[in-house]
Amino acid sequence: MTTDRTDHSPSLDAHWMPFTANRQFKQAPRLLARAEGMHYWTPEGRQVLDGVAGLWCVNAGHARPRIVQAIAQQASVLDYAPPFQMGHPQAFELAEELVKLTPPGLDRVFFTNSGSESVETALKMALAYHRVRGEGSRTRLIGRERGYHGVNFGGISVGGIVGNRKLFGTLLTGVDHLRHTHDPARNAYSFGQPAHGAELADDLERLCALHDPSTIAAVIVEPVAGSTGVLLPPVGYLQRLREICDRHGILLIFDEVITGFGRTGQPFGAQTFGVTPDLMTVAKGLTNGCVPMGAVFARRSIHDAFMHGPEQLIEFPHGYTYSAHPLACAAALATLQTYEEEQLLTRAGELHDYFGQALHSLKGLPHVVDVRNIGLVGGVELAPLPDAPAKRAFNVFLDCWEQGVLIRTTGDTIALSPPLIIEKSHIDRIVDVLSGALRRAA
Ligand code: PXG
Ligand code: PLP
Repeated sequence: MTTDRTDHSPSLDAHWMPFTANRQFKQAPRLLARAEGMHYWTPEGRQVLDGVAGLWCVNAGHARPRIVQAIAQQASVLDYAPPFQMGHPQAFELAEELVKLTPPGLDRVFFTNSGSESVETALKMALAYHRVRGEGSRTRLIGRERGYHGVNFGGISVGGIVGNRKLFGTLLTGVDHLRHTHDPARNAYSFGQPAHGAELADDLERLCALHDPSTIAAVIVEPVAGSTGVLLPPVGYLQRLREICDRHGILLIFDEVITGFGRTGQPFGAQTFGVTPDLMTVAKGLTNGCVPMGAVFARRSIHDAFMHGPEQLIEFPHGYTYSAHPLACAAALATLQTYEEEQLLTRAGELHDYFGQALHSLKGLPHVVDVRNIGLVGGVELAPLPDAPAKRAFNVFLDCWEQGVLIRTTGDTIALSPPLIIEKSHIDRIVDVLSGALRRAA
């Protein structure tokens, strides 16, 4: 017997939801049924303005016809191709198109299926790179407090968000962390990059002195820390990290899962901030969020270091069943065409001032203690409710949802990251609704 699932809604019990307060959610579910352009619609047909590009990923807006058609077409022509010892043309074409966008030198691409997998891949590449060059003593990985690098074991080990780590044992050994760069006493309400804190990069010198540089393989940071609540790099900070890495032969990894594909005003944060890493992880905006896909960009010399020894041997024993999946490649190629046609990868730079000013107009509203912005990323930090961290911001999120605007909160920071196709009128509406919610917030 079959049940007609259109007649009644499914039970919510079986689906154990990710990063969700499951019991609370299931008492009052928030469901999305359809999306187009800047908007979602609920199953009841209520329109919701998307202030967060889904989850920092739908950079060209929802349901773009070119991308939808490319995925459908690809599924009917080549649904799957094994990625190990085999290939398909779209994977090579996509890699070639992608490296036209990256900083010079970062022109080799390894495909994954998510940001978390990209991070694991980059960390393994860094360790293996030193080892194949005869510097196998370089085994330490350095992350940063408050960093988010996905949820797999390598990523939570170098990551610095306590709640994502504490339940899961001792994690990778040989990992250490730089101090985070959040300094509200000196930098609150900075417009764009904060002026103070370049010297925090010297923390890497301290770790070099402690462990000896010859034991350190790589440092991984987000150019703009997103998940922890939008922390921008102080002016000069990333440059100084780069210098210290160069001085000591340490690889610099930028995790650009959020900052990649136009979020900060250039294709990658590396270009916005003028610092080129050795490895760069991406996901999200790579396919406009339509099909899961991630990638790691490697400096050519890193790739070439592996290309030695007997030619019948696999140089880098790593990869996923779905690396360079044909549907993901088709979605990514159509996404890049859309970005190019509509000049979306630089649009966040054009809207930086307007978006920033709109957000900074929230200064002075109840509970607001800081506003941070760059390109089309914004953070509005609230003072927490006494004894109930994260609750005040979540209440603001619920209020906005009821008013038809989707925002995101992390701790007591509201994060905004709208699709790059956003118009000024949408920015006004988001800030208007947010401002109403802040005035009502307890
Ligand atoms: N690195 C960074 C810098 C990220 O922002 C990941 C890795 C992991 O990507 P996947 O595709 O495995 O999720 C991310 C993901 C939030 C939020 O609330 C941000 C992410 C994921 C979930 C929530 O800001 N970023
Ligand atoms: N677990 C088992 C038993 C497998 O056979 C595989 C892949 O063949 C994996 C995990 C890894 O899956 P994926 O390649 O999709 O990451």
